[in-house]
Amino acid sequence: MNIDDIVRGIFQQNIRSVAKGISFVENNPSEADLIVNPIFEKTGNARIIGITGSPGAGKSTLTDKIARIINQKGLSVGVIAIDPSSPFSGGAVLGDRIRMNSLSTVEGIYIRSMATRGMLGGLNRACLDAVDILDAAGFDYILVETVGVGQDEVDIVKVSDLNIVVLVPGMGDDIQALKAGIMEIADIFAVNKSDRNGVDKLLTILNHFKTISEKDTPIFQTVATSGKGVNDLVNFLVNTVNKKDTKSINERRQERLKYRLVKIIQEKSVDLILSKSGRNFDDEINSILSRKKTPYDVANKLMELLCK
Ligand SMILES: Nc1nc2c(ncn2[C@@H]2O[C@H](COP(=O)(O)OP(=O)(O)OP(=O)(O)O)[C@@H](O)[C@H]2O)c(=O)[nH]1
Ligand SMILES: [Mg+2]
Repeated sequence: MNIDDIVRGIFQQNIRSVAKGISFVENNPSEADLIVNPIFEKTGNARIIGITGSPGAGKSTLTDKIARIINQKGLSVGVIAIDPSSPFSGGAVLGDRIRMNSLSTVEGIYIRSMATRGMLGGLNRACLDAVDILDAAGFDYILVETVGVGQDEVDIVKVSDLNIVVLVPGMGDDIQALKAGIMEIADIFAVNKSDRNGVDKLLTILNHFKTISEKDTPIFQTVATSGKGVNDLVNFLVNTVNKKDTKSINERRQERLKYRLVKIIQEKSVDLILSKSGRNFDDEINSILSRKKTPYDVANKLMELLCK
C-alpha cells in the first residue's frame, strides 16, 4: 500500500489504512510529514480527551467503558493507549482490540497501543501524528491514555481538550498524586476502584485540594470493572467539551500546536545531529568524562552540525 492509498483510506475511515498510517508515522520519523501534510487540513474536529493516572489505576478499563458509552451516543471513538507495560490486558478488551484493529469501524471504536520506546519522557511526536490521523479519519472523540509518571501527566494537558485524572483509594496514591503535580491538570477527577476501602479519605484530600486551589473540579466515583458511575462521568464530559467556551478551547489548541512544533524541531534536530555525526559520541563523551570539555561545549559544537 503506498502513501496515497493510505491517505485516501484514512479519509474513508478505513481502519486498515488508519492502522497503516499510524505504523508509518511511528516507524518513519523523518517521513511522517508524507502522511500528516496531506491530511492536516481535515483535522481539528475531534474532541481530544486525556486520561492519566498512576500505573494500575484502572485507566484502560475506564477508557474502554468511556469509549463504549460515547459510542452508544452514536459517536465514533479512537483510543490511543501510551502504555508500554500492559496495554489493554483485560481479556475482553484485548479481544475487542484485535477485532477492531483488523476489521472495520462497524463498532465505531478503534483502539491502538503505542509504545514509549525512544521517548525521552512524555508524549512523543508519533502520538501527536496518530491523533491527527484519527482526527482526519473523522473520529468524533479521541481518548489518549497515559501513565502518570515522569513528565507524562504534564504533557497530556498540552494535547487534550479535557483531562481526566484517575485516582484510586489506598496505596498512598492520594498523597503521591498531590506531590506529582498531577492534580493541577485535572478537569475531571475519577475516583476509580471506589468499591475499595479508603474512598472517604481520598475524597477528603481531593476536597481539600479543591478548596486550596479554588478550582471546582468535579469528582466522579467509578468502578471501571462494572461500569458503575461511568455514565455520569461521560455525560459531564460530553456536555463540557460541547459547551466549553471557544476561548479556552482555542487557548489549549494553541498550546498544543506550540508544543507540537517544539517536539518536531527537537526530533528533527536530534536526528540530523545523529546522522551527521555518524551516531557515535564516544570521543565527545570521553572528553567530557576527562573534564577536557563541558557538556555545553560539546552540545554547542554538535549543534553547529545543524547549519552545515
Ligand atoms: N476492584 C476494582 N478493580 C479495578 C477497577 N478498575 C480496574 N480494576 C482492575 O485493576 C487492574 C488494572 O486495570 P487497568 O485498566 O489495566 O489499569 P491501568 O491504569 O490501565 O494500568 P497500566 O496501563 O498498566 O498503568 C485490572 O486488574 C482491572 O481489572 C475498579 O474500579 N475496581
Ligand atoms: Mg493501561
